[in-house]
Amino acid sequence: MTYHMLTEATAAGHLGTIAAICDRLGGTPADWVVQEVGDGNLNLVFLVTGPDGGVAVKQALPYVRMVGESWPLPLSRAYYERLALADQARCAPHRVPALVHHDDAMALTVMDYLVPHRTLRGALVEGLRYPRLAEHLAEFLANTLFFTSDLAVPVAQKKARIAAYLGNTAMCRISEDLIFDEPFFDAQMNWHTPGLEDVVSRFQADIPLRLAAQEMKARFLAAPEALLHGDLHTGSVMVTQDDSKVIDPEFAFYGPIGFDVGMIIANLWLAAFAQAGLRPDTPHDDWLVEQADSLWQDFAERFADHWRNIDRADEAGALHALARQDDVLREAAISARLDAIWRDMLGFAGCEIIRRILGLAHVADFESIADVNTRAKCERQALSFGRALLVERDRFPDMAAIRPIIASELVP
Ligand code: SR1
Ligand code: MG
Repeated sequence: MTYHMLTEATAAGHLGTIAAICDRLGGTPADWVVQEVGDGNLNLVFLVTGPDGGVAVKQALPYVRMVGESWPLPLSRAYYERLALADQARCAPHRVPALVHHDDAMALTVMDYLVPHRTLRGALVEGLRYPRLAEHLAEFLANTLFFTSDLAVPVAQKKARIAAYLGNTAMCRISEDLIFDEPFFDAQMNWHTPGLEDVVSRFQADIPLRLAAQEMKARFLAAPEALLHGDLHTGSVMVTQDDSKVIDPEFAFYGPIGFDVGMIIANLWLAAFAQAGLRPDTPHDDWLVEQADSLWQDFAERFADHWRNIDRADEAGALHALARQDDVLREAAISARLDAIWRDMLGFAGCEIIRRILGLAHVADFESIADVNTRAKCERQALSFGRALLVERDRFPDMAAIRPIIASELVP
């Protein structure tokens, strides 16, 4: 089958030739309801339901959807996405949707239809809360990042896995440009809320800030520590009150552990900064900031426990193998490694916060604040926090040091 773009009118006919999908949906393709619901920046997404069930069908387009055909993008991202979904399912089976079918030529990834899940970002904009969110995200992060790292995987196998993702360069390039470079100069596709012009020019002239962003880019480029999701923002998480699933790993590659952790925590912080504009009557609501705290805490505990348990099982990868017989040495190694991840997390989170306000790809959290002056005020506070994370990382040894800074910025 050669690649052709599916539409709401043609999708059922195409999917009706695939046994696994027919079994799942029941009836005949004529009975199926197809809706294109893609609201992301890159792809088509169809929800297809039949008498017995449904599937979510993602199809990569040969270009960036939010920009159009002038920005071509390889279809191979669908291949890396299904590779990552399978690898993540081995590490954290309850935290990712099950793969039903894939077709690399058609750039199609067919997965469980997650009902009654909804996108976390949209839910946070509405002020909804999810009691098990931090726990679920911590499980996803600790499991996928630990069990694909040198702490758990033998050297030759780990190198083969790094190699398996090496071709996802176009997706990495998007992150390299949009997260670490473009927000810090007058790039063509940047845009910002009116009223932030002074911050834009200050940031563009801010040598320590631009250096710190390049330092983070160097980590992103040259630290293949574990299999990353690569785009773990709140739009990549689907939630219900008692379940959370991480979707969309098309940016997957082997990179620094702190990147995934920093992306998702930054997006919780972005949501917290937007609250003051979205709900001016309750601007001091701490729930989102607490979620970021518990997410880090739970992640760190799980990561450390995986390390202790894998040592006991004697199945560990090469890294720190010598510490296996020495509890004191192991605990010191765990603590040093978590400190390094924390430091990376802060820097990556700072870049993410800044790029979501000054770069090309913004977030609905701020865009949903109708009043432009209020939006600019919330974004200004977040930018100042993001800069501090990048440039003054030494000020923040733990979440306790960060909380007062966020609280002081969250002035209505
Ligand atoms: C051109 S793609 C813009 C952004 O959308 C994706 O979700 C990634 O976050 C990317 O940086
Ligand atoms: Mg995505």
